[in-house]
Amino acid sequence: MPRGRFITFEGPEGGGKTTQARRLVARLERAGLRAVYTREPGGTATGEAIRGILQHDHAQEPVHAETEVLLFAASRAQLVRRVIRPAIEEGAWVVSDRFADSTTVYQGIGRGFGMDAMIGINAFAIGGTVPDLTLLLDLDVEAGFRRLAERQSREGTGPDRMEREAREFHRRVREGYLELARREPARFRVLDASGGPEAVESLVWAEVERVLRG
Ligand code: T5A
Repeated sequence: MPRGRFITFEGPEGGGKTTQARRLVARLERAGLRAVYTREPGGTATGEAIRGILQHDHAQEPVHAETEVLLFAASRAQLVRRVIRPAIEEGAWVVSDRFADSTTVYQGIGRGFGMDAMIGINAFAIGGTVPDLTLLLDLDVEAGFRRLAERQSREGTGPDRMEREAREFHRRVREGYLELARREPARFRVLDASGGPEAVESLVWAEVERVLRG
């Protein structure tokens, strides 16, 4: 059986990662491929429990920055072994809504631990399961937060723990992603996420088709 592929979506808040990851899974299935959607943090029972702590303050105590790094890594280690690797080995295309680069950037740059230190922790967690393609949905920070505000007012919800960080934190995150994409041009594609969902989907599909043909 031919090996599947592993595609990740990354980027700052509100860039449309979830929307595009779901659309890509549907499109791959229409192309006759088996496709699996997953997200971080989460995607397994252990990971979803960790997500509750990280996103929604389920432990009801402040999460230290060092703890945060290790919880994201723990969620990822579980996801790789329970979901991503088995699916790829069975020939599926795995589409992940965030992956290791989120830690490299949010904790490495946003929290200030340094990208290289986070790359080391990620290497332990993922053990060689590196994406074939990473689509960076790049969007101005204010534009992303406007989208989130619209969603929150529609759904009657509020910002989660990371969204409550200062705009300066999120601006550093955006710059960190662009820096990472410059470091790894073979894996990353930077896509302009400011257009509507259909326009962004076309950009995504153009990149994925290249992998399909390759
Ligand atoms: N994190 C995560 C770390 O700090 N370290 C890590 O290692 C990891 C894995 C995850 C948080 O955790 C942090 C990063 C995050 O802060 P999350 O809830 O999963 O939290 O948040 P995000 O991944 O950032 O997802 P968001 O929901 O905030 O944004 P998305 O997925 O980029 O956007 P999406 O698709 O949900 O769309 C947001 C809104 O915009 C609309 C959608 O309908 C929706 O209402 N929209 C568009 N509107 C106009 N034009 C478009 N093209 C649109 N696309 C979507």
